[in-house]
Amino acid sequence: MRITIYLMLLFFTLPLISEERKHGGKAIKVMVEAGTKDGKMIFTPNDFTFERGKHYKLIISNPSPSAHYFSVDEFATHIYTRKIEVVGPNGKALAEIYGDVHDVEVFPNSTIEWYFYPMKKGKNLKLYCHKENHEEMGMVGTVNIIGSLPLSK
Ligand SMILES: [Cu+2]
Repeated sequence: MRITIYLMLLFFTLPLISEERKHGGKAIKVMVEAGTKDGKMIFTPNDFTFERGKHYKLIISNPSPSAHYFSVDEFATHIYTRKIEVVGPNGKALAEIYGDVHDVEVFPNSTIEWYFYPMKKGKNLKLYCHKENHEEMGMVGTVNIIGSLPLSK
């Protein structure tokens, strides 16, 4: 009888656990726009704080007429990228990219979704767009990575 109950519990909880793993846990949604519809050279917002031990989904969209980069050089060593999804106009994923990424170029009226885990603390990491003279025109921002990992005290 007891074994039956255990088996039933296992039967019902296993799919939940594996489903959670498959999607890397619930991600915290953060939205940013690179550029504006009327062509302003800004990131909105341009100041970010990410907490270690959490899972983020950074949605970078470009509503402007020109392409923009979203570059944080330190992301190469400070975050773990789970994947980047290239999202089509209908909201469906067109491609998933894996591996270390610290620089993406987003074309006009396009969106990407960057799933990552902040791994290493960082203060005032520089966000910028290195297209032509966009940085000088104001396409800069800061990223802070704070907090401790659940397992490290
Ligand atoms: Cu730009």
